[in-house]
Amino acid sequence: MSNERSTYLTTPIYYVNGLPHIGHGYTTIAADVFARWRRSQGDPVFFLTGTDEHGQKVLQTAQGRGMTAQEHVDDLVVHWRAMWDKLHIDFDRFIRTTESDHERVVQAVLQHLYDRGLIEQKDYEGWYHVNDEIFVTDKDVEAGRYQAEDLQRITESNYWFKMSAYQDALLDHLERHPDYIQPTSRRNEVLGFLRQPLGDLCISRPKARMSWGIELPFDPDYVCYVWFDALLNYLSGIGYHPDPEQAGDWQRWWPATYQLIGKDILTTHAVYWSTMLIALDVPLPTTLYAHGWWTSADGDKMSKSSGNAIDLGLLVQEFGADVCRYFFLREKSFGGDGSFSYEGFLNRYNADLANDLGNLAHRGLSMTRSWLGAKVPAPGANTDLEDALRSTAARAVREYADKLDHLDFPGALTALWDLVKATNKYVDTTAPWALNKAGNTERLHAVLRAVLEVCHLVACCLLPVMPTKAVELLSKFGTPEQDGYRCLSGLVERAREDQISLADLHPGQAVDLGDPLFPRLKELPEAIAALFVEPEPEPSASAAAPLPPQIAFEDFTKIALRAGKVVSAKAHPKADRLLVLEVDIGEPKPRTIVAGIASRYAPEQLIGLGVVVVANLKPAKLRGIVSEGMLLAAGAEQPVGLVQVDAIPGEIVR
Ligand code: ME8
Repeated sequence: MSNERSTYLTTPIYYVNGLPHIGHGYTTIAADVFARWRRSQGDPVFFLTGTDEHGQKVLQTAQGRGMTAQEHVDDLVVHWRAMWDKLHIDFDRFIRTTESDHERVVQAVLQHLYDRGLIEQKDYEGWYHVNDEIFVTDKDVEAGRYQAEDLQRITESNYWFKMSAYQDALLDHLERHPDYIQPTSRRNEVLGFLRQPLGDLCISRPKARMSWGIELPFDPDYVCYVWFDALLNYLSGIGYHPDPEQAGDWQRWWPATYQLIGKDILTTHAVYWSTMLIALDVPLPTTLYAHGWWTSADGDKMSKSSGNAIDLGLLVQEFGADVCRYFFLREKSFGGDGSFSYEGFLNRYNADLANDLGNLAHRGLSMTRSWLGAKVPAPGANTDLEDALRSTAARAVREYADKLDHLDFPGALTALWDLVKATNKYVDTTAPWALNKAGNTERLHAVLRAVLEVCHLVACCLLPVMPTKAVELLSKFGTPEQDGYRCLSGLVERAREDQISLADLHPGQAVDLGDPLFPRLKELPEAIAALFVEPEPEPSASAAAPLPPQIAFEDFTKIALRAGKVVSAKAHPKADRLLVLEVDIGEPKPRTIVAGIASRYAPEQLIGLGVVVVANLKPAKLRGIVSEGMLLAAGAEQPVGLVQVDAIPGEIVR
């Protein structure tokens, strides 16, 4: 099928200051699924991803590893590419901002804007946020938007892009293109941001302060600001150059269909990137889609710096790429946030993949093997039940296609799973085992045929989401991958006209039961369960352990110590070392405190004991139970004894 619609799809280019985690995997998987989906529909597709290799953060990480910045990025990029390989990410180009053709385009753009007076040199005196590499206004500082320790007061001469000149043009674009920024909540955020006057954008860093970047073509004492450099990858990656003589075929792809980003980098894209494009006279992308975050159970964004990132490599190793791809897209809406837990992952695997799809395929194929000599039966006379199944299938494929086109991944997969569930129900209702027993061959053939057809159809639909598992299922029907993709494009066309026939398989085609696609898992794989095992306590530290540096009294007063009374105590159900206590500290309800004191105290010894509680410690989950504080005890590694106090519960301890 040929199609005029071409698709250009981008992900952010990720900082190579660590290994990819599930957040990075999420955007990249979503982009890959969409790219495969559009390819299956006959669209020419260009899918760009890559790495952001300049700037202070990368430089600092390199220095921390005792490497030059170039050595560091060359070393880490290998791991990024390997991870995308493992996840079956089929990009058309992987761009690195240290590549010479990208650097050449960035320098040409800088010169082009400079020559037109759109970049000028100005002195700046004010606040600089070291980690985010941005200049911060006094207003933002006064409003307490940043931590004081992250800010530096600097006086510097720099080059500025006249971003302020494009505020009205950007507002006008947003007005005329309501779908430019999606979802709508993010669009409203940008409109809110643009209600205040837009400043200019500092696009240089003096080499004397930070030299890891692309040199400004008009001033060798400066390098380009990392965001200005990085954003241009979306154009340099497809052959753009401001001089048409030197440009490649970039207009074949531009404007981008979807630029996928996380909501953390909305402003840099919606404002910096958009105004850069307007200044370059390049049309804006069709849609910037800012998806939500994966968070920890307590709602914090997962990130390398907060130390709560999930090891994507381990997840892929233990569950396989396709299960991960399915989980991430099915589990939460693309625009919203969602918290990750291994239990949630296992439950989703067992419910959707093992019980629903895996079970349907296994039942259909094993009954065909047992009673029909492992051959697809010829279509027989259908009843209302098969007609109903056919319209369910047509609706499922239609909705799947429409929702995928709009990046509604959970919606698309739910639509497909409605069909899977309806077919499992159909098997229960038609009871092929009874038909076989009664020798009702005609009905048996019609029923098993319908079941096999649905399995084949679902496998075709799943090719973009689970490229290897779908191929595995198709191979049980002798269908090669390419035929599966062709079949998918035909299915969508026919579903839109309500013409799904459930008669695609050749009668007499041999089918192969093989291994179950998704064996049921009773528990988390060992390598993941091991993450939750408490480390063996180290041998007891010497009583004369060296003291950490002195702290000021005000630092000490940050710790809220309170007298408490133990109300109840019992063993932790999952860890021998831990006890679970209820401790009254004068609040309406006793606190639950999980303490590593089982080797020193039996639960019954503790009832009524006066203890000292760290009452403002952030709650933490210990082997599945949230501990709402900590007890003071002597003994660094092994508990020697609890600190005891005879006071009314709730009394301040100093
Ligand atoms: O910002 N949940 O790179 P970066 C969902 N180099 N997605 C997440 C996530 C989470 N917890 N954490 C990260 C940069 N992401 C710049 C981009 S583009 C010209 C330059 C994803 O390594 C999400 O897509 O910090 C987010 O936007 C991106 O990783 C940030 O990756």
